[in-house]
Amino acid sequence: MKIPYSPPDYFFVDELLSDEHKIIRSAIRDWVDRRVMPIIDDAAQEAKFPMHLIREMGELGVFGPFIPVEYGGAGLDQIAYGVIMTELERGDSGIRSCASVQTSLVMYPIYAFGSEEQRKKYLPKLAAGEMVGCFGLTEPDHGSDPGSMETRFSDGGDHLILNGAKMWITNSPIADIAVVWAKDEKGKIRGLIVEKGMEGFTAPETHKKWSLRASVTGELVFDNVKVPKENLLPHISGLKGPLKCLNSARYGIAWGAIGAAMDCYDTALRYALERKQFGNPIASFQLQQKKLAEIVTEITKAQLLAWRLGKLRSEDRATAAQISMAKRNNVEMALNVARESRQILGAMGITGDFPIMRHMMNLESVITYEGTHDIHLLITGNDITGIDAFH
Ligand code: TGC
Ligand code: FAD
Repeated sequence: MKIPYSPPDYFFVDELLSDEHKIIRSAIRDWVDRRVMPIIDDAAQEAKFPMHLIREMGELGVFGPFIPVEYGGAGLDQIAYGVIMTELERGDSGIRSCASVQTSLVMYPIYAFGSEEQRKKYLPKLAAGEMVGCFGLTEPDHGSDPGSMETRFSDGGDHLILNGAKMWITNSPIADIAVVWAKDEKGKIRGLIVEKGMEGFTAPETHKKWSLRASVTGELVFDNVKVPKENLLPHISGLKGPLKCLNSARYGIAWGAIGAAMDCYDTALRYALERKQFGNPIASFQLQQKKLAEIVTEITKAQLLAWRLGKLRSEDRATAAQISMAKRNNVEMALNVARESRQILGAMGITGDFPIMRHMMNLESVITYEGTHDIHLLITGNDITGIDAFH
């Protein structure tokens, strides 16, 4: 019989969650057990995103959980969003990525910066998983420094004309819409909703990834695309627009990474208790106990950081720099946990029979996207010294 997943809760962090949070967590965990775990290793090995899960994720309510009910969301709080991200990333970072992008990078900007018509047109379908969205900020020559973007639009009379290219875009080849950040004729950054099928718009897939293999990544190419003026997000301009979306997505990652770490720990602890060498379980050796004890300590610290950040976000008090610190710490924690856990499994750790190597490879993307590990450190440095070390 398969032993159920048993994540650590060393400091009784569960007691900080409401009954509603626990019900949500249990529903997502059950779905991940039934629908993700049995197929995810094959999907990653074959580099195929499990498309059939998108509608199910919509039904499950993981797209836009904090978006108000009238627009198809669930009107839940920020802790609930975090709990959902943890459970999804226990399955795979690619599954969490899909929900992060749809929620924080597509639904959030349409809800926060869009017109009432845009909200009504797109949000319910995105929430239901009937429509897939992507977020275009990064360009081939501008990653950490998105303010230097070259993608531009001009006024073409009754429409806008968009030119440029975006790269490394999660879900772009399968997306029905893209929230694209581009400069207007005065050089101001604005958000546009570009729809699949618009003439001159293509979204080729990026191949040969060793990371996030169960997630689709691609480009967005705009060659004189005519975008209706009503597709411009009316209520935001400047780099703070996309960065506000990133605050929400980075917050979700701070929670999500804990799920990947917990899955690695749970796998490593079971293995260490069962696997015998020199006549004893390897869990009885001090070196392996050191690894396991340090892992559970780091997971516990990350849980408390995420929970406190969630409380601050629920009170609208979390700063962008606090979010950066939590994203940076928790993703590094998860990557280290994956590396240590992999060692506990010896050679078995490199196979697809266990999830650890897949998590480890995924986390190499997670530590890079939504702002690299270095960039988040510089954000903290800037916040505490008042000195910008980016430029
Ligand atoms: P800077 O001059 O500092 O700021 C420009 C304006 O933005 C405001 N701002 C923020 N507003 C809200 N939230 C934040 N986090 C903000 N950070 C800055 C700032 O106050 C200013 O406002 P205003 O009114 O004065 O104009 O900008 P900078 O050009 O110096 O760059 C700053 C820097 C480096 C921190 C920023 O650009 C950055 O974070 N770079 C990293 C880029 C990044 O994270 N890209 C992510 C792409 S999307 C992605 O990876 C999706 S992965 C999807 C998946 O999960 O699969
Ligand atoms: P660069 O900015 O070229 O950085 C290269 C190195 O230089 C890094 O180590 C960086 O930390 C360092 N560096 C840069 N500037 C400084 C500095 N001032 N000081 C010190 N060091 C510095 N983007 C989107 O817009 N939408 C998406 O959906 C999306 N999905 C992604 C999915 C995947 C799988 C991946 C891998 C990336 C995705 N990205 C997406 C892009 C991601 O956000 C960028 O890769 C990231 O912001 C870094 O940009 P870059 O790769 O161009 O690296």
